[in-house]
Amino acid sequence: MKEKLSKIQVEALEQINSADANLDEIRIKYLGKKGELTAVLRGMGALTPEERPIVGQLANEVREAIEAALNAKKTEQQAKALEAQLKAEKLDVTMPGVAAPVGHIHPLTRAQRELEDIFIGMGFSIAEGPEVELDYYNFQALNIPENHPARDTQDTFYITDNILLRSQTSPVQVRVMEHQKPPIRIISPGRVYRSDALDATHSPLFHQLEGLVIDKGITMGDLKGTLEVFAKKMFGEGTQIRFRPHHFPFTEPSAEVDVSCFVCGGKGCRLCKGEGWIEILGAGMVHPFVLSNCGIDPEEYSGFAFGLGIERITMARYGIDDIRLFYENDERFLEQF
Ligand code: 2NM
Repeated sequence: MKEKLSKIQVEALEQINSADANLDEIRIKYLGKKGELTAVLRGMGALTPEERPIVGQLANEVREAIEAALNAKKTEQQAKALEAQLKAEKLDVTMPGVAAPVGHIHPLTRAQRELEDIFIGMGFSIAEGPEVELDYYNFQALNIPENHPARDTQDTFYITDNILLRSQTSPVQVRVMEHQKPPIRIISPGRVYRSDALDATHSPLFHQLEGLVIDKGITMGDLKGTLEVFAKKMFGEGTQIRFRPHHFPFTEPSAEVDVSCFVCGGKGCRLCKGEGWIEILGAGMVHPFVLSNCGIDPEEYSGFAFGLGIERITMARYGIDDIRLFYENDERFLEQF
């Protein structure tokens, strides 16, 4: 029996030594209820009372030796597995990361903010209003009655006979004049709509910024000075402005305003088409009819107004030749600004 026990021990230790994943099988084979060591212990009844404790002790030693070997092997296997895992999951925290792409402000939004900053710097406040307007605010109050030819050039989208998408931001200014006593010094930037087919220079939706100043004693000189400061801030200190007579129903007198070409300085180039000047604004002294429509006495107050297209200015500035690029959101275009 002693030999049997030693044989079990030698065999078990050998198997444990060369074991892979089968440690549990080995444990069951030797130490389990139906295992080899258990079988030997069961046979102890046949021994003499003197032999029993000796064989019993030996059996315990064999069990302990096998258990110790099993545990040691298990610990060794776990350490190896951990090492392999650490090796496989190795992460070099000093490696450069993958940069997340960062977006940026759309060129039109940037131009709008820049324009706002310039006028805020001159004491203007920003006024906003609805894009869905009443015919009254978009046309009638601005001295554009039904059947006026300006309704053709500013043909817009009608929701009903007297509700429409605003074709300019002037209705915002009418609303301000109705509710606020002069002095008034506001700009109204925002979306406007015209029933134009989309092409390189027209879009049914575009952006405008209009300005309005009303106070006692406001003159055309104030308009010129304001627009000159604006033009220099926007296009460079060397920029000059030029007024050409024009007609708008809501201003009298009215003018179209050009800035000296900021590419060639006035000599004539591709951007200004050899003119030396670029048209960027419409402006004038607010028509007395418009003032009285809004409850402001034209005998007591006068004012000037102007309007510009944000797309037009941005296109001139960057030499963009197709307005559609602003709305297509092709990253190859947007990335350049
Ligand atoms: C322009 C050109 C000239 C304008 C007039 C008004 C108002 F409400 F005071 F009558 N707001 N904006 C105006 C004047 C707009 O855009 C080319």
